[in-house]
Amino acid sequence: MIKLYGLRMSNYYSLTKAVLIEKGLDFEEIKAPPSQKDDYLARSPMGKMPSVEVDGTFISESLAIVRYAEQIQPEPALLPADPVAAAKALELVMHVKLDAELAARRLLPAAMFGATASEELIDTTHKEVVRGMQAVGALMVCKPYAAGDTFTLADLYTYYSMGLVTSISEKMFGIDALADYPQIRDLLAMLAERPSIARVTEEAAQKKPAT
Ligand SMILES: N[C@@H](CCC(=O)N[C@@H](CS)C(=O)NCC(=O)O)C(=O)O
Repeated sequence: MIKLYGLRMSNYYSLTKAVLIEKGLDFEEIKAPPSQKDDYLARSPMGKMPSVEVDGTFISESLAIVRYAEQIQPEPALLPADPVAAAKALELVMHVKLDAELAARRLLPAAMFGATASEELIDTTHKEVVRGMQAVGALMVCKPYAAGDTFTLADLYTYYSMGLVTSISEKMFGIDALADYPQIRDLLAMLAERPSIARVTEEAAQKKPAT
C-alpha cells in the first residue's frame, strides 16, 4: 500500500492524490506538514509535500510520483500513447508548473501569510506570471481537455496550479490571470466535476481526518 504524506490543503498533494484515485491504486494518507526536520527530509529532501512511501522507499516531487503510478498502473493512461502528443502534454505541464505556478508561488507568503514583499519583487513576479500564462495559453488546446481530446496530466497540473496563480495575481497584482484565457476557465469548471478531483476537493473540506 502506498503511503501519501502531506496535507490536504496542498495543491501538489491534492494532485498526487487525484492521480492515485484515477489509477485506482490503494493508498493511505498520512498527515505531514512541511518541515526541515531530519525525518521529514529523509522523505522529501526539500522538506516539501507531497511525498510517498513505497515498500520503505520514499519518493518526493509530484511528477516523479506520478510517473511511478503511471508505470505500476498504466491504465487509465495519464499521457497519450502517441509520443509527440505525450511530449506536448508534458511540455504544457512544465510551463504550467514552472512558469506560472512556481513564479506566482514566490509571492505566496505575502499573499496568504502577511509577509512583506518588495515592490521590485512584486513587479518582477507580475511580469513573469503574465509571461508564463502566455506560454500556457499558447500551448493549451482545450478540445475539450488541456492537451487535446483525452484527459491527461496536463489537466491535473492545470487544475491544481491555476487556483494559486489566480488568487496570488488578484491579491498582489490586482489582475485576473485568466482574463485572456476563457478556455482555461471553462476547462477548470469541467475538471471540477471529474469524480477524482471532486473527491479530493470534498475530502479536503472535511474536518476529519484532520489532514
Ligand atoms: N515541485 C514540487 C513542489 C511541491 C511544493 O511546492 N509543495 C508545497 C506545498 S503545495 C510545499 O511543501 N511547501 C512548503 C515549503 O516550501 O516549505 C512537486 O511537484 O511536488
